[in-house]
Amino acid sequence: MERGSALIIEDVQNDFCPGWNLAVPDGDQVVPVLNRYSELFRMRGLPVYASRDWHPLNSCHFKAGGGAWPVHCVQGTDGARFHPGLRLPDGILIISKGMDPEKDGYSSFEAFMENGDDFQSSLRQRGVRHLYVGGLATDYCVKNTVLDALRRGFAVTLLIDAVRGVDLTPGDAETAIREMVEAGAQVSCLNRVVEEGVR
Ligand code: VGL
Ligand code: ZN
Repeated sequence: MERGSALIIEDVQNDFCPGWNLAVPDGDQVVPVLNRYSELFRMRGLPVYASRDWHPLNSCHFKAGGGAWPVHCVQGTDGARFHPGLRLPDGILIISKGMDPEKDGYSSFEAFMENGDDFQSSLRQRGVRHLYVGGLATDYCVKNTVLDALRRGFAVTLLIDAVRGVDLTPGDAETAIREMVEAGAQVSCLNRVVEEGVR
């Protein structure tokens, strides 16, 4: 990673973990790996963002509203909390998305900071040009965020050991990874990111 890099942890919330409303298979297994990544970025003084899916109870995103999903990550509920094992380092930048009841809002480029700034403005303010992306789920939030970032001219590294997919249809996560790579994403893992150091 170089100056201008940032880590974005996508939606590591209870409802996406085993036993909760929209469980991603092995979703909780990203937690210890992401803790290592965030420590690494924090030690190097690089920004760490955590996004959260943050829906109103009535949304076109949910089955009752015509969407694909069981109710999950409703604002203020336990299911919407970050996984209790996820360490949020000092200075963590939290962004929220999915608040518009008429949109799925998968991408973090549709997310806002607490002060109302959108994600891209926040990245620009911090001089971020390269995003390292991990979290849940590979085939939705991660994919949409990565593709949006590439379209907007950011370099993107997909942290392959820190993502898991919903796989609503088996193979969706693999297909999503292929799409991200074809669109220009690099793929890396913890050992390699550690060895890269800061260039
Ligand atoms: C997500 C399904 C529904 C995600 C959000 O964050 O990947 N997936 N809502
Ligand atoms: Zn959602």
